[in-house]
Amino acid sequence: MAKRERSTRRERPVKGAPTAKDFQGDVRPDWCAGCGDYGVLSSLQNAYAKLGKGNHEHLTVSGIGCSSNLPGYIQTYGMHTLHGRSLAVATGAKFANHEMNVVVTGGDGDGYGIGGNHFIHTMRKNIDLLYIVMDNQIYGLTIGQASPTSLMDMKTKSTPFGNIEAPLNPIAMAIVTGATYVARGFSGNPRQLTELMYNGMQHKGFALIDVFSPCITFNRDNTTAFFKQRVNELEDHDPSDKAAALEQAVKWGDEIPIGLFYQDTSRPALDEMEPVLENGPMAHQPLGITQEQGAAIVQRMM
Ligand SMILES: Cc1ncc(C[n+]2csc(CCOP(=O)(O)OP(=O)(O)O)c2C)c(N)n1
Ligand code: SF4
Repeated sequence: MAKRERSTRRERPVKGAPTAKDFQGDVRPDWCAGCGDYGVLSSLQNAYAKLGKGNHEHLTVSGIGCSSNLPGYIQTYGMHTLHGRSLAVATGAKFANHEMNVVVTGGDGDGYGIGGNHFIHTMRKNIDLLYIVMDNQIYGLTIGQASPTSLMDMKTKSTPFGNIEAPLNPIAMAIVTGATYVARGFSGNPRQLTELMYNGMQHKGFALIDVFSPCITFNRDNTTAFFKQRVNELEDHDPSDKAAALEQAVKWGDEIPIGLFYQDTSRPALDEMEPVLENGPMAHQPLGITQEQGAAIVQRMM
C-alpha cells in the first residue's frame, strides 16, 4: 500500500459551478494500484460537481473496509462509522437535516454481511439516501476472506477448497425489499457510473448502486477483464416495470446487465411523511431550551 501523503489543498472558487477537483480530499487514497475503488471515487467527485451544490451541502458516510475509507478522500462532510452501521448513522443524519445530500459508501462485506439487517430495513422504510456499494466480492481490508457476494466454488483465504455458500443478489433483493432506485455500475465504466450516481442523488427515496469494483489483490476471479468481457448496458428496458427489472436482475453469465434496473417515483420517502420535519430540518429548529441547559447536556455526554 502506498504511503499516505497530504496533497496541496485546492480552495473552492468563490463563484461559479463546482468542478470535480473541488471535491478532491486532502488525503490521497492508499488503495492498491489498480483497485476499482479509484474509478468509483472519481465518478462520485464528478457526480457531486454535476449536482452543482457546495461541499458543505453533502455528507458522505461509510462503515469499515478498504472501500469505506472513501469519505477521507473526498471534500464533503464525512463520517467513517462502525463496520456495518453506516446506514443507521446516515438515517440519523438525514433526519437531523433532510436538506443535506447524504451519500453512503462501503463494501459488500460491510453492507450485505454485517450490515445486512440495516440494509433491509433502510430499503423497507425508503429512507432518502444514495447507497454506493463497492462490490468486489471479497473482504479486502482483512486480506481476502469470502463475502456474501463471493461466487460458489471461489477459493479465498477462508474457503481454500472453494466456497460452498451461495451468493446473495443485491439487485433482486433491493427490488423486492422496497428500494425505489436500483442500479448496477462498473468502475471500468465511469461515464455511466457518474450518470447513475447523479440520478441516484436526485431520486427522492432509497437509491442503491451496486458497483463492480474489482479487488486486484485478493479476487483473482472477478477481475476488471472479467467484467469488461461480460457487462452490457441495459437497453430497451422500462425501469418502472418491476417484473422486467427482476428478470434482468437474476441474469448472470456471459452477459451481465448494468444500468438502472428499477425506479419508483410514486412512493414518498420517509422524511416526506414525518410530521416533525414539516417546519424544516430539525437542525434548524429551536431546541426550546436555554444555552446553559444545552451546554449542560453536552457536558454530561462527554
Ligand atoms: C465488528 C467488526 N467485525 C469485523 C471487523 C473486521 N473487518 C473490517 S473490514 C471487514 C470486511 C471488509 O470487507 P468489505 O466491506 O467487502 O470491504 P473491502 O475492504 O473489500 O472494500 C471486516 C470483516 C470489524 N472492523 N468490526
Ligand atoms: S486490498 Fe483489494 S479492495 Fe483493498 S485497496 Fe487493495 S485492491 Fe482495493
